[in-house]
Amino acid sequence: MKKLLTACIIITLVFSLSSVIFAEPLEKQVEIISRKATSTPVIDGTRDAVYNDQSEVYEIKIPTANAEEPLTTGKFWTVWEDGKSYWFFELYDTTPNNSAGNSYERDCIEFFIDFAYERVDGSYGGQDYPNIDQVRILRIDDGGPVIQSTSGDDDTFLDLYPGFAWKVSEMANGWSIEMVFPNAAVKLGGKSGFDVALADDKGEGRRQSHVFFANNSDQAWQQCLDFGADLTYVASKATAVPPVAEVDKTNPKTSDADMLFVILAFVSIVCLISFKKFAK
Ligand SMILES: [Ca+2]
Ligand SMILES: [Ca+2]
Ligand SMILES: [Ca+2]
Repeated sequence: MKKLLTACIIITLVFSLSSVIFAEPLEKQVEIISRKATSTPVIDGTRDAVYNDQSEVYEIKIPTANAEEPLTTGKFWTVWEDGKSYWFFELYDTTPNNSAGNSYERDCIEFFIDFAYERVDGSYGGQDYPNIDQVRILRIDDGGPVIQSTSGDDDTFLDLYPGFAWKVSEMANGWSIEMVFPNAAVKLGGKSGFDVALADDKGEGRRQSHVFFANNSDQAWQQCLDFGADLTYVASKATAVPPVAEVDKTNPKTSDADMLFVILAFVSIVCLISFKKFAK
């Protein structure tokens, strides 16, 4: 009995030790995928069928330390074509507001992308790293810019990414953004660093709810290594339903299985007759 007890203790210790040695690191990149679009989304603020067919639904819901309850959350869908990354966001915020002095405290999303997965350690602002950027898209255009970027002024950003297009729309339970982001690194087998943050001013002229998709340290605005998700571009999945053969009951035809049965029966009879003859 003593030996059994000792063996149990040793096994427990070995398992405990191995779980420490082989434990996952506390912080790791969130892996997400973008599938190739089977039809080109129209940047019009409505969610095209291709997003539903080809994208997983990803939730934006991890709060920063000072986010206030109830949290405002969002969802997004993403697909790609060669050189173009398409995104659709639904953001569940029923208090449209743009009164905060700082634009990042107004209702907005901040979209962080490291297209070529350069993983620069440090600032990625300006044009030193044209494939790494932050884009802030504001919910309400009050005559000022709806879109803001760390790559410089808004004109510079749009110069850097010719073909960038977006559409902000109001929904009954919040707002949505659809956008296409052109970049040569978007291709089959490519990989990008990514994160997104959702800010909600609920009416007090400040950012009251602040949630991220992957990394809530709130350092992505200045640190590319804090983009918490790795996005890979993969092939489309098959969505077509194979046609089902219709059975014509008015004019039944001999099926393959029936034909096989007839052949087998015929062969059996021939074998039986031959065997009987041979047996004589
Ligand atoms: Ca659309
Ligand atoms: Ca709001
Ligand atoms: Ca940059």
